[in-house]
Amino acid sequence: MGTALVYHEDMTATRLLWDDPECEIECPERLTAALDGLRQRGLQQRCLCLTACEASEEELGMVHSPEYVALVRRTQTLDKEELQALSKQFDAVYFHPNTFHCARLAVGAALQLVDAVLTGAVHNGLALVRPPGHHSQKEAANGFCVFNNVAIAAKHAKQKYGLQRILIVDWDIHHGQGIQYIFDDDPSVLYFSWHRYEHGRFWPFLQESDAHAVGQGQGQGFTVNLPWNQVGMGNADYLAAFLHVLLPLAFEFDPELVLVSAGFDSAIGDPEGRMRATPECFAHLTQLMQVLAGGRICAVLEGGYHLESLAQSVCMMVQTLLGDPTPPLLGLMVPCQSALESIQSVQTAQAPHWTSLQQNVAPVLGPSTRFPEGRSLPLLAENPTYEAAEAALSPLQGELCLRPTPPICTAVALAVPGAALALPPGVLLQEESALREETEAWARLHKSLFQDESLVALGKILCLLGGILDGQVRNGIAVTAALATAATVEVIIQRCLSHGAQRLLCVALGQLDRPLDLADDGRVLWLNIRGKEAAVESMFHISTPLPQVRGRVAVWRGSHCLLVFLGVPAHNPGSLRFGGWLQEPVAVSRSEPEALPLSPQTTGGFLSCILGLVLPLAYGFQPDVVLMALGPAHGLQNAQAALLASVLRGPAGGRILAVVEEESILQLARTLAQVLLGEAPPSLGPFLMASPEEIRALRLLKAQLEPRWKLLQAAAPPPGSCSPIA
Ligand code: Q9C
Ligand code: ZN
Repeated sequence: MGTALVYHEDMTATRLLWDDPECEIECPERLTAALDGLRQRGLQQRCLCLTACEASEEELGMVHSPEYVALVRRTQTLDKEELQALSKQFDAVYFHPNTFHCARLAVGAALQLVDAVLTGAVHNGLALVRPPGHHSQKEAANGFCVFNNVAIAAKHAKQKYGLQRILIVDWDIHHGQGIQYIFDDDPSVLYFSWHRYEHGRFWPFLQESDAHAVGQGQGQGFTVNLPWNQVGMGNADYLAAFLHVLLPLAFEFDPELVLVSAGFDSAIGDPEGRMRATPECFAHLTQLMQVLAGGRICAVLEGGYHLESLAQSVCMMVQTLLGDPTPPLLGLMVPCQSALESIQSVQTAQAPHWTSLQQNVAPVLGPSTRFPEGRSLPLLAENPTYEAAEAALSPLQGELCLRPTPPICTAVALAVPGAALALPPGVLLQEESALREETEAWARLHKSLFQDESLVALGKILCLLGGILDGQVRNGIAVTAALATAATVEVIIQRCLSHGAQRLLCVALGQLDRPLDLADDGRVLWLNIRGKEAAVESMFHISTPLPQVRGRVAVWRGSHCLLVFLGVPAHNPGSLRFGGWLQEPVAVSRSEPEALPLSPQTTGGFLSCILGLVLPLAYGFQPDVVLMALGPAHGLQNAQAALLASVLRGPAGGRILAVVEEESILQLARTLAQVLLGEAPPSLGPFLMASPEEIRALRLLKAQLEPRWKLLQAAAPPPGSCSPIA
């Protein structure tokens, strides 16, 4: 099992034979640059390399008319003048005597990739192809595209494997109108595309590229267009689009396969897209998609015309498909106003078709929580010179090569030596311990909470943590002795801070109190997702909270530190003493009768919490280490814990330590180890809509947090309702 790379060098054999500034960017070097990049970074060598074969005419016929196929076949024998004349009949297309061969190889590569993934030969893969496909239509070549590689692949997956739900994610910067037309009335294919649109002033200048086009007939809601109305969109904008639009829909759709129209003209430096997302962004987008469809992802190259940017972005994607940690995302994590407006327009258009979006529309905003607008876009030079982009790419290039991947992938420190755990192969059992003196010194800070076995466990956990902080180990699982979890979490936090971690994100689930002496210097983001005691029923509080805090979503914010309680502590009123740590209670909801009631039975509520709250906070905070602690009564099902661990690998470049208690360990440790190794988490089960209480509570919480954490913004405020900070 692994990652397939499908290619044939013949696909470099088509090229423009005459002068045409519009078409010259679609050149053979695109493929060689991408492949050289993969080879230089040792990524190609780690893939299962498959040589593409031509698709049959029958396979082309799943999408294209026989007449059109015959027309393309005849181009093999045309001379240059005839080719040029024929090309003129289409928009932004050139033919070459090798076009028919290359285009059949491109389709064939996509089909082989689908076969490799759906037969289980590999988990995922990338087909590096030319010509691209997503603009091509039943009877027309368009926008450098001859046959619609991805559309044919989707038809193939339906016909040969009987798939009923296929998601196509088109992150190329152009609208894949060809794919949209082919599946317009087909509810078995969910087509998502973002694209440079500029209110219709950008190629291909179509009304149906706008957000209001949602599909026809039975297919309504299965076409999702996110038009970008300005150039310069960056990492935060793309991330917001995934968290607030694509992923909620995708989880609700529950695809069996994800096809990616992987165009990299949406990356920085590209002359067509003029966007600003850096190559690492594609690692994160890939990782976020890996929680879908059991990780079955087939990516097929579309556009991408800046050779260096293309090569780096392709490497980032393949590296992530292989399971490597994602490099941290740099840059201000604040979506721009125009992006927020686009996101809102697609939410509004799609809300009638998707319950997962209904809760995000029209956020509840009190008068005190008007948020300032998102950042405004930095202006790009009118005359496109790419020096700025080159400058942004070159330091990255250095980092890409220099950043070492830790030698050990996942390590597990067990509380009890030799406890029988069925861990997946590739996991290191942490036997080494920190020095006894050091371990005892840490234990003393916690007044004999650590004794005997738990002291032994602590020694191992400290050693594991040291490995993660030093870059020897990517990630790990620490198994604590019963009742030692809270104290262990405290030691881990202090050890991280004393080791020079700049920012530590703690996601604490269940009954874990914030350490009372946690510093208030912006270095720790403590996110407590708290359940009531009946752990299996609920991981968040719904009922029987303490009288004095009943009905409140409690949020306190220090100057930098943020503390969030989802629900309220049931048994420990002392945990509401905040000492001098927190400065101001910024927002305590007023009249709401319930605490934050998220129950694990509604996957919708859980997903809204993860996608709408936890990840925007986590990516906004940009931690260098993530601690995910499952405390007593955390109430998470294994699949939920796995999903959370899987996505929390993203924000800190893969440096995550999961802490679990001994008794909840058996199946959980194996599942967590699998996702930390890079496997897809198990399915959450059928999608159930979040309850109205969950929706209301999350909305309120988000509205209160939005002024500080801009990635939470799921929608732009209606025009006129927002004013800049006074
Ligand atoms: N300056 C793909 O990326 N030219 N096709 C647009 C706007 C056509 C792009 C001109 C671009 C086609 C697969
Ligand atoms: Zn494109």
